[in-house]
Amino acid sequence: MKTVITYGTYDMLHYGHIRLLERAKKLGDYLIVGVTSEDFDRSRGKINVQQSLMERVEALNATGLADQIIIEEYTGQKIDDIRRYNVDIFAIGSDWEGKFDYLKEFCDVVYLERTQGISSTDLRAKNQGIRLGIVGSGKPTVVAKYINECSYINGLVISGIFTDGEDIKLLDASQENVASGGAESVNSHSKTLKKSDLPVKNSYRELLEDCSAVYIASYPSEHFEQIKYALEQGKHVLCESPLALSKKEVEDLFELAAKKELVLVEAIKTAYSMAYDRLLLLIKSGMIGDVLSIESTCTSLAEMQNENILKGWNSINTWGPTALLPVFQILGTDYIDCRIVTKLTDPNHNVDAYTKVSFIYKRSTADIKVGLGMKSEGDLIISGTKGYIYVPAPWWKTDYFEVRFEHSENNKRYFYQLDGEGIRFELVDFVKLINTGYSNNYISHKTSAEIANILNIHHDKRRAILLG
Ligand code: C2G
Repeated sequence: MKTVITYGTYDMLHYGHIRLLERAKKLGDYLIVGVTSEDFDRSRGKINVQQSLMERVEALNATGLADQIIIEEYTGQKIDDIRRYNVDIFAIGSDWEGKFDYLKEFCDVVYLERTQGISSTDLRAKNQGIRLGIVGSGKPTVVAKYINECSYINGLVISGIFTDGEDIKLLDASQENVASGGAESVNSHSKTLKKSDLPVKNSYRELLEDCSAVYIASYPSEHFEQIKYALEQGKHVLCESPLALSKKEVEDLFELAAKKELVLVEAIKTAYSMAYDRLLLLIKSGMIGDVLSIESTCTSLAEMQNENILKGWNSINTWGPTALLPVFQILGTDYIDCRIVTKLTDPNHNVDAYTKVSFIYKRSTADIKVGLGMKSEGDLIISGTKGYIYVPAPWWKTDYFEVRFEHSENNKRYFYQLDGEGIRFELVDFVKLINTGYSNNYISHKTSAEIANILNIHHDKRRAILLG
């Protein structure tokens, strides 16, 4: 009996896949098909996959072409599989010509001609077709990163940009476009964007006329009105945190979005880092026991007279949302008490060099420290009854963390590739949410509203303790 093996993602299974499978099957008597897991695809740079692993496996199963379906989870697994299943022939499409010659040591390798004119990429692009308008100059470097990251997302085009006249410093895109993975990594579809490629719009209204979604990175005081207006115009919204300056405003915005059946997402890129996501799951699974304390610190030194800071991007607004994220996602928002201590350098503009927020929950405590006028170790420590998680600085761009126990021989280390600081996956998730109503890394409405609440308390100086 001749055993044939082939691999693929099989997203939105189409005629090209079926033809490949039919021909692979004819090469022998028994066909094994390896379907890539979500993690494996992500690690090889394939980030736009629309269907879940189960959906893809079910569609493949329904064709009746595979005698056996296995899941491909790691680089090098093909060699393992070929040995384990006594494979005679490895077959793959000609788009991989030459890439799998290293398997010739273990079995025959056959490249089958790829079917022209159809691909999952085209199908996805047809499905999506989102035109994203960009608003704001409040965070030029962040905006530049989003512009760069948009080029990785199939079916998402930037329709225009509206700023209040400030220059957008585009990053040198080539510097960022480092393809991940080795020989099996998927070619990135990145198109380097030049400033001249971006249509500049003269008003927010004009920008909204020509887009289906907006990304807002203006100033916190502008967010509420801009989001409200975009939703009223029927546009989906991705907005830098905070969404608004009070809990009530955030709740109103979510209500409006729901009424209009539109997507409203708060942009906190750390939520989309795989390491951070895994860390949350480990905690939920009870690995460190009950969480008793969270300490999260985010600082970056800046010139305190900087116009962006004076106009609203003070320390608590810049770093608060990120620092608060693990607190609310792990302990929830029902704390008993919250103390805010802040050192203001310019009370008129509410500019804080340093702010500390301490929470008391029924069974635990949490402390965040943020600062643009203070430098500290930007790590995250989550302490539990059995052990603790340590995420080294800068924890908000984390690709690595450790779970530490009393006896260090039990410690565990975790590493997950982070591309584009999380922004890439945030955009993928935003697009997915618009197209399917399903999201992977959900920042709950309660978390978003509570973040705004804390910033609001800081703003209302009567409720914060001021350092001299
Ligand atoms: N294919 C084809 N014709 C097309 C599209 C795809 O023959 N028009 C083939 C591909 O060449 C591949 C298979 O269908 O052999 C599955 O394609 P994808 O789902 O795109 O998976 P891919 O990224 O090629 O993954 O490590 C290698 C991978 O597992 C293969």
